[in-house]
Amino acid sequence: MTCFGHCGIGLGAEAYRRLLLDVGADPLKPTLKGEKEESRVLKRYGSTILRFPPSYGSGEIPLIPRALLIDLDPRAANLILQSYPDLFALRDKHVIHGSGGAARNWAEGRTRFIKEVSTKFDMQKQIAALSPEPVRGFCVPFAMGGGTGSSFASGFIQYIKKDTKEHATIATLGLLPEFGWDPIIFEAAAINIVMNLEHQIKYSDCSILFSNKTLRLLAHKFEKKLDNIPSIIDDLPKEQEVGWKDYRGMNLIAASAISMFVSSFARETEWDMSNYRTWLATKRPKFAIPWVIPIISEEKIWSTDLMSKGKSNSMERIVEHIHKKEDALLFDIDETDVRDKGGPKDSCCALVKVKGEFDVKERDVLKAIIKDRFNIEDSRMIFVKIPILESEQANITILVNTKAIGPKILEIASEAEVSWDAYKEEYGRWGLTTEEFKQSLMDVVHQFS
Ligand SMILES: Nc1nc2c(ncn2[C@@H]2O[C@H](COP(=O)(O)OP(=O)(O)OP(=O)(O)O)[C@@H](O)[C@H]2O)c(=O)[nH]1
Ligand SMILES: [Mg+2]
Repeated sequence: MTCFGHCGIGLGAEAYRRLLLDVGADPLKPTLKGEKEESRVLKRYGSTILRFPPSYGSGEIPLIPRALLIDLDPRAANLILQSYPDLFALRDKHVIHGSGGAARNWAEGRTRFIKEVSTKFDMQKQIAALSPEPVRGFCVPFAMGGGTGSSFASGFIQYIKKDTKEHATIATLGLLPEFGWDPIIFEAAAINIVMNLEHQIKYSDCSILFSNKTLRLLAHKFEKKLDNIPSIIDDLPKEQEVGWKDYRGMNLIAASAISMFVSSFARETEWDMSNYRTWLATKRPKFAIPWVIPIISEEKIWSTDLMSKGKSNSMERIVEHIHKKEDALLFDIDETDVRDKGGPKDSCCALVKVKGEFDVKERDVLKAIIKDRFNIEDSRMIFVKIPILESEQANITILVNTKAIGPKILEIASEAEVSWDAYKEEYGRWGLTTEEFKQSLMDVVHQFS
């Protein structure tokens, strides 16, 4: 996982915490004891996510995230390192930073990525330190509206696709800002988003979009419940919580979807990460939005509480969540829009982690639920069954590819278009020409029209 900017680092770190909880490890003391436990986890996870350097401690096997935290501003990554020193145990190897933000300017970020990161740090070496064998895929979380995350992620995925030979799969996890709430400059953000989308169209194999508006709404609605669920942010030094606190609940919700996404190929499934490449390759728009059931993942998945209360982790439990409206699309879009404006070729990829049978009967139940919300034909649904550990919670995350997201993005694109004249000098100074911007704008509009 390569995390870019404040938001990317926040989301990525929270998703890692979740991944560890899923395998029963304590994120603050992420070790496994003994061979039996190790083989159990390895069997479920493969070695894709976690690695076990041999000479770490005695008898205990550490779990090390294959996560690189990258930002111009050193603070975010350093904080995560400080609060989870045993998790990010490879220290500096997990972090690349510069010396101060990109002022919400995508063009400045791109130039500085080249000057301060790609030429100063040996990217290949840094990645190799976290992954001794060639990386088969990158998950790339970031905010699309800011400066650093948006531009660095763009530069990075371009670099991986054009300048390396490994054919790694790239999955981008891009977050749209909530205008009028987030500390973001509307016009500049619109331009940043267009440039970033253009790079995702060109270089990402699987683009998943989230929106802060929806995440914030859900975090408010489920505030009480979320307050009781620990987050990576709780373990930050108290005086440094500022700047993160607002995002705590939001990131917890998104992290669960991200960890389901990772589990769909990291655990032993019939689905490889590269399969996502084929899924969206010919689609327009080449983007997916996550639909999560349930919205909130319990912390104590490893206790027997759920089971002793007679609640099973099976498909029935998922249906119960649906009835209680404990499910949500993590993208700002009206449900009726989705039903009415979706296209005949809309499709979805359902990641299914349930205990017990997921056979004809259970599949039919899920198909009916999906049909009820979207106009998706049976033949355009993919089901990926993820192995579930003993007392793990049932979870279904459905990645939906629908034309209905078009209007939302086109609104932002037209804002970018009318704002360009006022920004062209400032962005031009950092090497983004009017020609390049206009070309990107055209591609984005074409993609979402
Ligand atoms: N959900 C969520 N949103 C965040 C988080 N951190 C920042 N954001 C949002 O992301 C957008 C700004 O991106 P940042 O990640 O702060 O910016 P950056 O990538 O560090 O780039 P600079 O502008 O150079 O600092 C705004 O819409 C913020 O509200 C986070 O942890 N979670
Ligand atoms: Mg920043």
